[in-house]
Amino acid sequence: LDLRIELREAFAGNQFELHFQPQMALSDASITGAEALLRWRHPARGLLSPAAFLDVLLESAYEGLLVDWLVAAVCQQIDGWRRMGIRVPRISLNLSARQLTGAGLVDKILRIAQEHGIDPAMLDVEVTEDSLVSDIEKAAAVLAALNGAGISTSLDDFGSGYSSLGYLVRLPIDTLKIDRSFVLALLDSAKAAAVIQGVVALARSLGMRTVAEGVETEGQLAELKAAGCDVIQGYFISRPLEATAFAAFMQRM
Ligand code: G
Ligand code: G
Ligand code: MN
Ligand code: NA
Repeated sequence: LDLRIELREAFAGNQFELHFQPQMALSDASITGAEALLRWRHPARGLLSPAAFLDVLLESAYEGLLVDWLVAAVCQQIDGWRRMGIRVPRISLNLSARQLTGAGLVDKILRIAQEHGIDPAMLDVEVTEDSLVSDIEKAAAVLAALNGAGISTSLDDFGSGYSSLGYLVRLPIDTLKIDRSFVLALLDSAKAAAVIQGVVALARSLGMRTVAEGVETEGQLAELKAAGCDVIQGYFISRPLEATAFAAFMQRM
């Protein structure tokens, strides 16, 4: 069984799909957007999460092709929902550092967005801090170019890894995504609440918005609201949803 051969079939046979996890503003409970999460509907093994294949995919020749597929799939989906009368403010997509710094990323995204009639401001690019460490100057330049093109940027899993404050200051980032581990700790630790308050204050002083990940309970929501966090994402709002289920979710909201 060679995963790389199967990956070729996955692209050729259109076996990848996106699931969407809603994000909700704590100020007015409005849906501010969703994160697009990759899934592989494998003909024999069923629905696979990124953990089962993403490392191999990102080390393969398909790393670049995935970016094209991903951006087109997101834009096509936004357009499809729009035709149904469903307005989704913004969709975040995840890129690895090499995908971010690959040749012509910004022009590619703009071209695909234009092909689908999508305003670039409806797109957000998420990257993890750890992934940026190897070439921080290049990453910062691409993030700045994205911002210049009207595409917003998010730093994913903040607090889970390297988290150098020096990098935070140097990166043109609009949104800080507070790692699930901090949110989980809120359940049993007063110190966790202090940490969240500090992270939110830091983000705010740097002009960044905060999104807390992995919110599963009303208690966590209340703590995050008290800390001044802007947006939450997690099972308390919704699991990641297939496109049709996401449309139904938006129609209920
Ligand atoms: O969907 P799930 O929560 O299992 O996602 C696991 C991880 O895979 C997440 O941390 C997310 O950042 C990453 N991921 C999901 N979709 C994509 C994608 O389309 N491209 C990249 N590079 N990473 C993704
Ligand atoms: O980009 P990132 O790797 O953070 O992707 C989010 C991952 O976390 C996805 O795999 C998603 O299924 C998962 N997830 C999303 N919300 C929750 C949650 O509330 N609790 C837990 N345990 N996992 C979540
Ligand atoms: Mn993410
Ligand atoms: Na994350």
